[in-house]
Amino acid sequence: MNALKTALAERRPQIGLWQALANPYTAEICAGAGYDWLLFDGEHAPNTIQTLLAQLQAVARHPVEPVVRPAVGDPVVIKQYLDIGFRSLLVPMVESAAQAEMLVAATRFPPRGIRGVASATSRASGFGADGGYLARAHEDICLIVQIESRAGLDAIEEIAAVDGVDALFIGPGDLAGALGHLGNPGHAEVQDAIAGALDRVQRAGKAAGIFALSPEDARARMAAGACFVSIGTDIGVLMKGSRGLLDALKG
Ligand code: 3PY
Repeated sequence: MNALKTALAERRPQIGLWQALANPYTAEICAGAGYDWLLFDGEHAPNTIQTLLAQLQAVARHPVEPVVRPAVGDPVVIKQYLDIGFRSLLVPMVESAAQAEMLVAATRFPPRGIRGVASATSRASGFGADGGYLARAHEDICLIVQIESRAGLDAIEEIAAVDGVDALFIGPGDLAGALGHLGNPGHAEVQDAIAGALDRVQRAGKAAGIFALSPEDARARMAAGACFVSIGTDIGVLMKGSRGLLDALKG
């Protein structure tokens, strides 16, 4: 059972941390911290299928849901990520219902979709040992799509209406760039657009998520109903901790 999928359907807040170090050791440490989910970034971090697999294996003993972000919503890459054992996906830059429908199909075996069938070679099926996997794999897929462009904003309702999309996630960084405020997601126009988008996602009947800019931002977004919320990155934690230690000594 995918606890993240269930929690999002019930609109229970799920707190996550971005993983961009592409490292199983740090992923294991972050998994032990008690987050609900960790995002393994294949878009902006130096990840390969092998590094993603190593991180997936490293966090396996912790009750955390690993979510993977492909660089692009490509059915071939999605198939590979699902085969190694990811069940939850965050797909960047989704801008239409047709694109969302294609992504849903990419995550489902026929006749529900177009996912290619691997059995004995797939970690997801216990290398073929799990005889029921093909029939029930779709039940555990959690598909979250990112809204981070003007076209995406315009299409929120039609994307939210796609069966098989579990949540819509706002990417403040890209959205800021798209709205003419590159590098300034805190700009009032971007913040207004984010608030409006989160509201519209919920009115459209889907769980809303966001990459929060700070713990205060996360608290405010959750108070406004967002339930898939990331509160930082492994890189940020390391930078803050390592600098703080030195500063503490130097006064
Ligand atoms: C964004 O802020 O644009 C994201 O995709 C989250 O990192």
